[in-house]
Amino acid sequence: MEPLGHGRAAWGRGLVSAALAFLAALAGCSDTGEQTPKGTQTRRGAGEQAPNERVVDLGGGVKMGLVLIPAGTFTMGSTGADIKAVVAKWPDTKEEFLANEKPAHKVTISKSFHMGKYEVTVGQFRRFVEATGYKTDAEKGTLFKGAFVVADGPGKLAGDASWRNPYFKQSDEHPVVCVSWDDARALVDWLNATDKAKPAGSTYRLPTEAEWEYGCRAGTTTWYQWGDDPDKGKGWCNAGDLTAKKTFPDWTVFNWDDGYLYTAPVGSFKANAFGLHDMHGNVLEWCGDWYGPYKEGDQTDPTGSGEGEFRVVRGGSWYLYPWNLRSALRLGDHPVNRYSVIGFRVVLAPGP
Ligand SMILES: [Ca+2]
Ligand SMILES: [Ca+2]
Repeated sequence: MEPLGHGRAAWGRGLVSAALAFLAALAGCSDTGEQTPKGTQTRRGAGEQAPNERVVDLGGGVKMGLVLIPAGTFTMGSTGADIKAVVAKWPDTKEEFLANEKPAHKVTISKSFHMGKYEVTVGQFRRFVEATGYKTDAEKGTLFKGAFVVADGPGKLAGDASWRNPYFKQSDEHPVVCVSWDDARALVDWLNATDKAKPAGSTYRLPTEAEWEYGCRAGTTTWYQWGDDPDKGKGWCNAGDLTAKKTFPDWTVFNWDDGYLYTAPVGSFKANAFGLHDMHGNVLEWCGDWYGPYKEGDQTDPTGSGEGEFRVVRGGSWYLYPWNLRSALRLGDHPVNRYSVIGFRVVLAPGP
């Protein structure tokens, strides 16, 4: 399998090369600045319940909102012409990095499902840890101790990094980071045991890659929810932006200012037509599927590759390249890896 499309910073094959790619991506970055979170919001998802929203009580005053996503059909992925246009816009990337988005293919999501309105927050993850005593891979030292972070300039593996200490300030309203795919699955298992009111026959799990892109596009066919023009994304997401550029001058960023260097409190930016926030940017999101090439032809409820080395990661983040925030962009990483740029959201869907 070829590099996974992170531009010059292809996340690479396997743990070691992924780590090296991450470090290489950040080589030469200068000092980090003070993060200036603007979010002083109260706990979102607890107060403003939309008509199509299901709010789950996690105990301890912590809640999680999920919105109902209707069944439907959409075009997943990119055409060759789309990819040529992206490369023409940003010569830093290459067609070969984006070729995994082909072929564009019709996908039907046959049943409605609920999807996390926001990325899972630090507060929600804390509630899970307090209820179960769970220790994350970063804390246990699965394969290595700590997590990959962007700290004091160059990215590095920090042995004391974890969701509690991602090397930037976060409140309970920020998306949890430095969690592996396995950590995300552990929270999902806990939700299944905790939500006694969930509909019979439905299950919490990570979104399939198809559900994720369907949820992200929310009926759009363009690069982003706001269209194809990257310059029009202000107000839609927290991305690598002009705020980040002040600290990381060699980053390729969007030509607007979202006010956040690292993560933003979830829901700080516009919802898409399905009522989902932060599908573009803030943190990358683990999906349930093994990463693999797309199959040709129309598909219904695809679940990705039957086996693999990496799990799918979607949506781009506060970190680096604007093209990585496109709805179609595909990345993957080893399921025990953890980074300060990757979090997740959950779905509640019919079936096992
Ligand atoms: Ca930003
Ligand atoms: Ca996100």
